[in-house]
Amino acid sequence: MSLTPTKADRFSFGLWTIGYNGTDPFGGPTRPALDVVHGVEKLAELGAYGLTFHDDDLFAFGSTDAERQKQIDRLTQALSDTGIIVPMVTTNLFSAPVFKDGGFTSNDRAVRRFALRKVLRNIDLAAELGAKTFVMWGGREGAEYDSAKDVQSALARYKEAVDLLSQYVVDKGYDLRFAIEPKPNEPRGDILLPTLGHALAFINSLERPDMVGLNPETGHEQMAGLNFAAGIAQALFHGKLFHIDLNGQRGIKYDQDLVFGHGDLHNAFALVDLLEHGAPNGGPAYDGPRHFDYKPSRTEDEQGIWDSVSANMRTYLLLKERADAFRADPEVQEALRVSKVAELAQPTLSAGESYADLLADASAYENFDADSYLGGHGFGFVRLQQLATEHLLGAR
Ligand code: ASC
Ligand code: MN
Ligand code: MN
Ligand code: MN
Repeated sequence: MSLTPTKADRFSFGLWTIGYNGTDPFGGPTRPALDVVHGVEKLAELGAYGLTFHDDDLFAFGSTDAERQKQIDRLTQALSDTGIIVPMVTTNLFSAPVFKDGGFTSNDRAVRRFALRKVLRNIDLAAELGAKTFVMWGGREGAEYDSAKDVQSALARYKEAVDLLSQYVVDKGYDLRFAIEPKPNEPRGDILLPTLGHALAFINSLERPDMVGLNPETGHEQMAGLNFAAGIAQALFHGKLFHIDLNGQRGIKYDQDLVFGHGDLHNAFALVDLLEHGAPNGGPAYDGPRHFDYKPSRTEDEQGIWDSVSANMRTYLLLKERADAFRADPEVQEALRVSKVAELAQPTLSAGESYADLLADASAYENFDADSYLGGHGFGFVRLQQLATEHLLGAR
């Protein structure tokens, strides 16, 4: 297997990731602005296939129609020169002062109407560029103070917004689906739809739930102390993994947006194994873009940006190679059998068996020897995990 990325690997990057200039809450830029044309050329050279962006990444908030069009034309030319595509587009409803209390869920109704107009305009652009996924990260949709936000009204307004946008996409005949990106906090003290589970429940309240899925980000789930690979498994279970933001995070702290794998490497291994192979018992794999939403650290110069772009892709490919070896190893297959991982795929009742049959089955209860589980019946999960670790380390 090649560790050189090609377009067939479908790696994509946000314009805001390679374009991150180092600004954080405590300091200004450490790098000059990056031009979109140069960015597209470098991504193509390094083996990516896609560029994604927020409207404001491409043309500054408040641009005139002419300035906006000029940047769109420059991007379009760079795309046709390089063969890079735009698989996903998203809207910035978090940077401009007008969105200080959110976009879809600002307490200020005029702001909500402005936010909808900004998104509708950007949906037209997404469709024009051939994007298939429209991401919604509600970074400012939240609050610092419980007294300041009626969360139930905010959810009603969020639903109103997503329902309206879905109707627009249907009426326009666009081939576009929405993907909600949860995050627990930062920049708000608390953000609405803070985890994958909250977002999944919200999607069920929508008029067109089939048009709306998830865009999970590694670090965002890990900021909440959650297991990212397990969350992805549930998203796949519900058919809702529409897109993904891969990066690295080291524990429960601010959103680090490190290079993929530069965080919880064990979990990154489990994730790539799942995305590439599907569940051990045959659940679906992921067939969308492998999208990186990370930030080249502000300590880096421009070469550091391109080194980190390559690092994301190479780490993914290395983990894929390691996961292939893990799946193919006969000792792993034996350990999976001993651990009864496959047995979990077997329905708990037999075909045609009813609860009455279960109640009549003395072997299930009256004659079942629960005491034998004291001491006996170890599952061997530690051995299995050590085999995973050895494959991850390249020791097998
Ligand atoms: C997004 C997205 C995020 C945020 C963040 C902006 O669209 O996926 O996680 O915006 O990257 O800084
Ligand atoms: Mn992040
Ligand atoms: Mn993201
Ligand atoms: Mn982010």
